[in-house]
Amino acid sequence: MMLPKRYTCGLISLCLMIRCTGGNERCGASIRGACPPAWSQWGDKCYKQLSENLPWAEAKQECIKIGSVLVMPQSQEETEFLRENLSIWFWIDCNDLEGSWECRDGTTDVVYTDWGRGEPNNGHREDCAVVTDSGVWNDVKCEDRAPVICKRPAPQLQF
Ligand SMILES: [Ca+2]
Ligand SMILES: [Ca+2]
Repeated sequence: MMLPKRYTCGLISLCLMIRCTGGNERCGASIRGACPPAWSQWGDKCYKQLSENLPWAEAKQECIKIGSVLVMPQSQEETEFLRENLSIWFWIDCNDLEGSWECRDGTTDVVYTDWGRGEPNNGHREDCAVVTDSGVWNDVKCEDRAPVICKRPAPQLQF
């Protein structure tokens, strides 16, 4: 039986309240929820691969349309999770369209980099970055089509 969300939250809050009055120091913390159906969970993040390969700018737009952002891995562990569970290669939110490389996870600047040997080389006026099938980054033409992974935070239940 599926309970309406309102009641489910109510029940969870009630349980927490009971625990709180029992002297639990962790009262008031948020609880990490599960990702929506069809999204894969890694820590407090949810990921989904779109059904078709797209140019970079379209990839960004399509992720925004479904309430998420183009993925921008911040560690080798996150990259490996994505390559093992979603796609071996994919666009990342990283470009030098304005002259210098900018990598962003949503609105947060990302300092982690994992360029392949000799990359980024701006080989054919390449301004957008992918995680390649060997796992390191390469700059490629933004018009190229690559797999798209969108990211959103896992829902947080606040109390
Ligand atoms: Ca470039
Ligand atoms: Ca390149």
